[in-house]
Amino acid sequence: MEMEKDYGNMRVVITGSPNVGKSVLFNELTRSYGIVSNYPGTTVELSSGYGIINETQVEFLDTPGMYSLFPVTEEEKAARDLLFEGSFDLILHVVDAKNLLRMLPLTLQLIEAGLPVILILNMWDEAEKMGIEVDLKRLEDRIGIPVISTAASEGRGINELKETIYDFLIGNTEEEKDNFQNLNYLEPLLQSAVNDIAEQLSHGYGSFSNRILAELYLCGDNEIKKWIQKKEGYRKENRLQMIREHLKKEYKGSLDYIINIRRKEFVDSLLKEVLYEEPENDEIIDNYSRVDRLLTHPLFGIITVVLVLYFGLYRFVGTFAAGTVVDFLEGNIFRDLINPTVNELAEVYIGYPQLRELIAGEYGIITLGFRYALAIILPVVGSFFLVFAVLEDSGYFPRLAFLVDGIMKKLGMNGRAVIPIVLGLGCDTMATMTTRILQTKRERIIATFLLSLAVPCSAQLGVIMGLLAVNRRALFFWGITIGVIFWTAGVLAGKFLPGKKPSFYMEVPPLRRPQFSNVVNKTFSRMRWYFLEILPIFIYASVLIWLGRLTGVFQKLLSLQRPFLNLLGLPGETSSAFLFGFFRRDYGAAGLYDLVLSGELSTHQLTVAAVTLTLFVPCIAQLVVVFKERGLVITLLILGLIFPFAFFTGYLVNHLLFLFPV
Ligand SMILES: Nc1nc2c(ncn2[C@@H]2O[C@H](COP(=O)(O)OP(=O)(O)OP(=O)(O)O)[C@@H](O)[C@H]2O)c(=O)[nH]1
Ligand SMILES: [Mg+2]
Repeated sequence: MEMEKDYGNMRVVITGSPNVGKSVLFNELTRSYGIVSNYPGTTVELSSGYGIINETQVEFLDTPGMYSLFPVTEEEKAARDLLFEGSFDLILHVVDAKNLLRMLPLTLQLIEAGLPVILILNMWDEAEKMGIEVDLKRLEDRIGIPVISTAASEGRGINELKETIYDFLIGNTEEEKDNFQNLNYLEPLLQSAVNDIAEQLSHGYGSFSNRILAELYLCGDNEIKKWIQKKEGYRKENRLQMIREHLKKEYKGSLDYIINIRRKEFVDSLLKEVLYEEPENDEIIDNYSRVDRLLTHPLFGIITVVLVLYFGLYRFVGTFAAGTVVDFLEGNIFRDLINPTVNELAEVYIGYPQLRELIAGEYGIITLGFRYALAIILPVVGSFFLVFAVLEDSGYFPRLAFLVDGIMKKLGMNGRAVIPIVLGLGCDTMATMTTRILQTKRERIIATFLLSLAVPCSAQLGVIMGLLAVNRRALFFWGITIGVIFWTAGVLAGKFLPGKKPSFYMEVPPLRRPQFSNVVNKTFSRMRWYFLEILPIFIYASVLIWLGRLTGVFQKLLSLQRPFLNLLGLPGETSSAFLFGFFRRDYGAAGLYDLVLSGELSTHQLTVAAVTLTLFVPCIAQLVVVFKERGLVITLLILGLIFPFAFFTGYLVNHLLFLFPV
């Protein structure tokens, strides 16, 4: 083993705008894997990983994207707080080399804040293709910090970056403290106000310089204002407030706006010195933009969606994975091979019948828990994640978001919401976490609600599609019902939930060829996450059911449920499927599978059960995440709405089906 020195917990924060390749860099620099996708807002949580640089162990933090030090969204606020706390030794500011004009303003802010920064011009490969050249040396001189170019997804420039990081951390880089002093871009009137305020602030505001605090204060940053009030007292803050008011009058409007303009102008002049852009050479870009127009075209775009859904979801996940693969694993492997063997072995080696039932038999950990997890869930969820990863990597989602923005607005959300909703078709739990890419609390609540109510996850979807596939009318009926409910619930939520109406802004990254390694890594990492979450739950569930049966509680619950189910015209046997549904939604659906195999359910009943179960309470894992993300009140509200709603719909469907038999 290599010697690994520990330079006393060196810590490096990776920051920058969304979708610039921060997570790819993080993966290159550490031994961890952070999710990489071609749309802004992939990383929603801070993640930490360790890497070795010159035999030194260094901790890296991957952060959600942020556009500016003046935060708008919760994630940006969190990202800024992290920088403010200052418990790190270095910041890597990652930018897209193709969009320096938009991205360098944040670099300036970081420098002004007096933070230790290295600037990374990533996506160098794409910039090169567009004929963009940057004089790195000159840029370094002008802004006074190290500048590195990388193409992280190709691994280019990583070694040089590592060396630069190392030099920086052990202090080989020339000391250029306060190098922001000569970065002056505000006119005297503004600059002297900034200086004035900065001087009046006492020291010790986290890691930010007084200069950036003064600037943010002028821009109207309320959080900074509160800090100043707390630290300097209201009287002093009042005096500062007067400086601000005076300036506002002078500029007739928003200081935030004017300061941003000045910063942009400065970056513009800077780029005139260091950037060379070859005019017009965009063969590849032209090609892509033709595809682009197709994807966002009102008619062809919809046709594409239908094709993607048909081939990706129905044929690949539905027919192939949930059909062929599940049949093989379920039937040939478990039913014919593993289960009989386990049952026999249990018979021989486990003396106590009660204990035998824990492992084997109808509800055993292996015969039921493992069978569901490995033979039904694994192929379905895995194949879904694979398709989703390909779509994510290509940059299809931002286009889809544009296409369906109008539809989503009717549901009180904006186009972005299409990402968590589609992901919900894979795993509602993961999708609930992903609702963070929505900007307002209101949208997050609506999305969470719809995910819990009317978006079946792939495991459930796979089983239900497999079950109903024998009868197209039943499948059609199920689909229409769930669709209508999704729509109605969304429209109602959008109407009645108070709060600001959403606006839509999402940068559209270029289309890229999906990277094989990333698609595989991502699918694998999601599967691992899924199984670390799910397998234990299956096992707990098996144990709980075993305990429940042993003590008779299980039978009690089943018989309590029965009258409700009878109201829906369902036989008592479905009760256990619904009880399983508490543990996982797909678990419940899989329970129906058994009943159909043994011929205990008619198609009519199956359709009712499938609809009810789809709407029925979210699985335990999802419930936990809903609670963590939205809090107790919202969780209870959601549950309180869903439960009666699911049964009522089941009741209606049962009667409707008498009119339109399947
Ligand atoms: N061509 C090219 N693509 C890159 C490069 N680095 C990253 N990408 C792609 O850019 C997209 C975004 O990468 P991520 O690492 O997810 O970006 P991020 O900054 O973490 O994004 P958020 O988590 O959304 O803030 C992915 O499609 C990557 O494959 C690069 O150097 N060259
Ligand atoms: Mg990321």
